[in-house]
Amino acid sequence: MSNVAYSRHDDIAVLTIQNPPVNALSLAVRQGLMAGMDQAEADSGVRAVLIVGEGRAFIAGADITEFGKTPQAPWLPDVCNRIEASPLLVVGSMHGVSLGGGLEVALAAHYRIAQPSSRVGLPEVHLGLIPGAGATQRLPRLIGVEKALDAITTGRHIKAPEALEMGIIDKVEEGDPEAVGLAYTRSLLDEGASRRAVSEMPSPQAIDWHAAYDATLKKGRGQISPAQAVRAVQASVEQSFEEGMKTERQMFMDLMKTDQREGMIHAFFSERAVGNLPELKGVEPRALQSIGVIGGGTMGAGIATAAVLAGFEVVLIEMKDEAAAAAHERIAGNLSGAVKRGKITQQKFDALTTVALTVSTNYDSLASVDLVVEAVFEDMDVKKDVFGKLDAVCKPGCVLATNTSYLDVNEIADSTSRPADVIGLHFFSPAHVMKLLEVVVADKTAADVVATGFALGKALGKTSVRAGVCDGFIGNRILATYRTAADHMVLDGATPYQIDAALEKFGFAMGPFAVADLAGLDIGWMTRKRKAPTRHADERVPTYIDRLCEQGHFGQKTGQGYYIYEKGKRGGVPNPAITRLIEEEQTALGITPRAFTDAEIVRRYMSAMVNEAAKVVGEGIAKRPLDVDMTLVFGYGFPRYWGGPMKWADLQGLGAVLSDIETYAQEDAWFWQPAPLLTKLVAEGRTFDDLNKEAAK
Ligand code: T1G
Repeated sequence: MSNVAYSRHDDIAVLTIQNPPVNALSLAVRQGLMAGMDQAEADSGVRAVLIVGEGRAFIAGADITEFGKTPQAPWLPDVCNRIEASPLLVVGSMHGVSLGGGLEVALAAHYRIAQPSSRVGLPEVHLGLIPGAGATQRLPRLIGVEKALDAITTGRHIKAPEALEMGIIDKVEEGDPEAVGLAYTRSLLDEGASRRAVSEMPSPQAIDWHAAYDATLKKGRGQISPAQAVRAVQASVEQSFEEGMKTERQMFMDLMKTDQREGMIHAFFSERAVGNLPELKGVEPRALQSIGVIGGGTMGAGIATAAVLAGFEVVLIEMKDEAAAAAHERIAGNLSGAVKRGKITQQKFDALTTVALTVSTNYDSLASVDLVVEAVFEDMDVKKDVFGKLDAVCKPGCVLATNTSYLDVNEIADSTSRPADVIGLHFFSPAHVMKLLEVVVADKTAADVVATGFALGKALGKTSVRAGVCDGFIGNRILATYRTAADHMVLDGATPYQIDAALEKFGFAMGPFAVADLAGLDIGWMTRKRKAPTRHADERVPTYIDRLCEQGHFGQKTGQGYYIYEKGKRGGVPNPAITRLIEEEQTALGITPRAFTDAEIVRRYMSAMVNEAAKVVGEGIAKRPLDVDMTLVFGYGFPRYWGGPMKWADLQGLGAVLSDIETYAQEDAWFWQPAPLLTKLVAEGRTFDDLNKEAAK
């Protein structure tokens, strides 16, 4: 089965790729394209070849499931060169997506036509790679170096009208891809259009390659493939096409062997697997059309914004008229941002803020909503009061959700007459921007309510992760641990600034102390006060930052925290007060500060993260290691090119990670108690990914 059908329309041969769901360029498809070209050229009277995709896409790219395995000929660059070298006129008719190798096949054609709604792109950098079938050599020849580098190093999807303007495609026309392709091919033949091999076009103009490389490397925050792509494009200028193809191939194969490629492929498949839960197989979600939101502060307004943008009717409840008006303003402000970014039109804005959104102070307005999510003050009594009212007014079957970030969802559920309808939906602020949604499943939550939580997440464009009930669920529980590891290093001699810099170099967008300033130091301060009564005697709890909070300094929102922030300036400068407070605490504790290397900082920080994550998986709070990976990547700025903390640990070797933890435990046995799951996997010679594979069976 070649997955490529051959048909003939007068003097035009048509190769139709049939490899659902997205026509990935599997071995069979590559073989089919080679055979199809041979057949067309041997088929007397054929003057042109049209390549189209069946189903919802032209071609989504190389078959990612083949990555990491021994590549099998025919290799995609050879297929592309074969297509381009044909003496026949070759046309690609694109619809849906033409990505990676899919666009490369189209670039090997002599002319390209596309549907108005179609998109093209070279997302290989999102997989830790560079285009490996000629795009780094052909695209610069077709559209110039600058535009080619923009497409290749960002991996962005380019809509057909822009692709036409850039010169990537030659024509945009609505219609059946085969029909418009045939008509376009016919017109080219009738006008005597010549073969137009992109590889035979002149080499593009050079740019300042070192500046482009350095800028791309900096922007990639440690990711290497975008910067490598600059070097591959440089070869399209400095080498012949044939030599340039060899250079691209070598770089591509080198990147294929990197941890970053493995991490990013892991992220690609995990992002899709995270919503596939055995417990949801065959479970229908409840109907969702109208959503209630309780509380119109930052979180509630963000949730309401996300919901109206996703097409839901929204009823937001506030306590008083002025708070209701302020909530409406907040939502309108969020939506005007969407207008400014071109996400919605002004008319859409008007409809969303008048028809889709109702703001009220009367709980009776919630009588017909399908799901309510509360985002009120993080206090159990306040939550129980809200749920009591919801229990009384919401219709039977309405899902009652809490946005709490750490309170016991079981306790909230048991305070109602319908615990099976209660679930946690933990959004991350700003809720209309952050991708992560923790779907927190309480002991009595009904399966279809869990399915409804995931259905809502999908409708809102979220990456939803199933979490069990514990303090902090998955993300905040793990965050508390690795933040503590950072605090311990501060007490022992590493400055907050060295730690932030080391972790930014590792790939985080921001280090933990800059993040704390952004989120607000008062949050951590409240958490430490909340946990103080149940704290273990052996716990090392730094207090220097509490001294700063007692003076009313909470980070960016007050202008002073770990850093000092000047109005109108991005970022902050180290706060001398912090250094003094740390020294005072070190003196009081009799600590002689020591030096830390960046490598040790990263190792300790990551070991604490992995150890707590292994406890979270071992206790069933997260069903699989990949759930933790997606939580940290989508909610906590974990560098995607590592695939997540569990993938990072697998790449380091779990034995090495456990050995580090056991070494650190000699200084602080309480904090560094090895996770039983980690110890077990090391003893059995298994990896976290083995657990993901077992769960998928
Ligand atoms: N290979 C194999 N399977 C793929 C695939 C691919 N390229 N793309 C998607 N799938 C599967 C996916 O795993 C899922 O499977 C199903 O198709 C539907 O996908 C040489 C080396 C195309 C925009 O990076 O961006 O070409 O879970 O759920 O939301 O230079 O998939 O159903 O079993 O995502 O509508 C470059 C990756 C490869 C594109 C569709 N191409 N895919 O999104 O559906 S590298 C990519 C996507 C390359 C060359 C290089 C999206 C999509 P399952 P889905 P969707």
